[in-house]
This record gives sequence, C-alpha cells and structure tokens, in this order.
Amino acid sequence: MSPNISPPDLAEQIKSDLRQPWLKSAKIFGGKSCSITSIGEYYWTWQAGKGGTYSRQQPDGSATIAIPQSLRSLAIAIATESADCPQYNPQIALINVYKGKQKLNLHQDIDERCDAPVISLSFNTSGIFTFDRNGKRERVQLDDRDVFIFGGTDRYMKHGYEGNLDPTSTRMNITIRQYC
Ligand SMILES: O=C(O)CCC(=O)C(=O)O
Repeated sequence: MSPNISPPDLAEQIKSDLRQPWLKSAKIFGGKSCSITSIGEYYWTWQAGKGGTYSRQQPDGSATIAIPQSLRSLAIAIATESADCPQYNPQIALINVYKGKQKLNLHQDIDERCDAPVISLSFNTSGIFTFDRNGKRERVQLDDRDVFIFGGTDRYMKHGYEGNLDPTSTRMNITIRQYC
C-alpha cells in the first residue's frame, strides 16, 4: 500500500472527469460481478474460457477513449515517487464499479506485455481487498482515496475484491496499466 490520492480535490476532479456520457460506450460488462469500463490507448475485453485481451479499437471498431489528464498525471506521479518507475506510461485505465454486494474473484493481471506496475485507486465507500503474498492469503480494507501498487515481486500476485463493507453503497476502483 502507498500514499493516498492527495489533495482530496484531485479525487473529486478525477471523478468529475470520468462522469461523462461518452464513457458508456467503453463499458465492457455489468452484472453479477462488478461493471467494468475500459479507457486508454488499448481496450481490454474478457471472455469466459479465453481470458482477457487488449486491442487498439473498441469491439464495434470505434476509437478508444483517452484517459483524462488528471488521471494520467496522478498515475505518473505515483509510479515515479512510490514505485521507482519514472518512465511510466499509463496506457489503460479499467474502471470497476461495485454496487451493493458485487465482488471480483481472485485473478492475476497477466494480459499486459510488460512488467510495469499496475496502480490501483479506490474511491468512495470502503471494502475488503484480498491477495496472496508468498502463498499466504491477506485481507486489507481499502478506503476512499487509497492507492495500492502491484509492482516488483507483487506485480503478478493473485488478488480480488470481496465486497463493500456497507452493502448499500457503491465503490469505484481504477487500475492504471501499461501495456508494453
Ligand atoms: O477493486 C479492486 O480493488 C481490485 C480491482 C482488480 O483486481 C482489477 O481490476 O484487476
């Protein structure tokens, strides 16, 4: 874990930059699990049995949607100051929204073609994030504006989200990734 998103106004700015109707076109799915929206230079898709892949266009052939500058700058600052990665190039942002009891099963982020860190930003309500480190399962509470970095030996660790502490609330998590 690392620094909070600071100042709080920056988190508000990012949320406002993402509150755009055109973002709907980049929504991958929503349902029993959290809903996921993919923006950035590469569009991520996932299919049962096949896993995830990245492409340069959205599935209907339309252009991908750029990551807002507020989010890009924050990711670069975190990568430089907290992950020793000054050349970080934020190419993808996956925006997960967890409503009520929605969760995300344990998985590894293995679809990128380079080892650059994945930077996770949490917004709004608190919930339980779980991961396997050195063969041991750990659980931590992630709160509004928390930052979690998957980097170094933790880059490919298995992780998931067990759900919001308040089952009537909605949480947003953004993972910033570099593809290559
Ligand atoms: O919501 C979270 O904290 C985890 C998100 C996640 O695991 C992912 O997008 O790969």
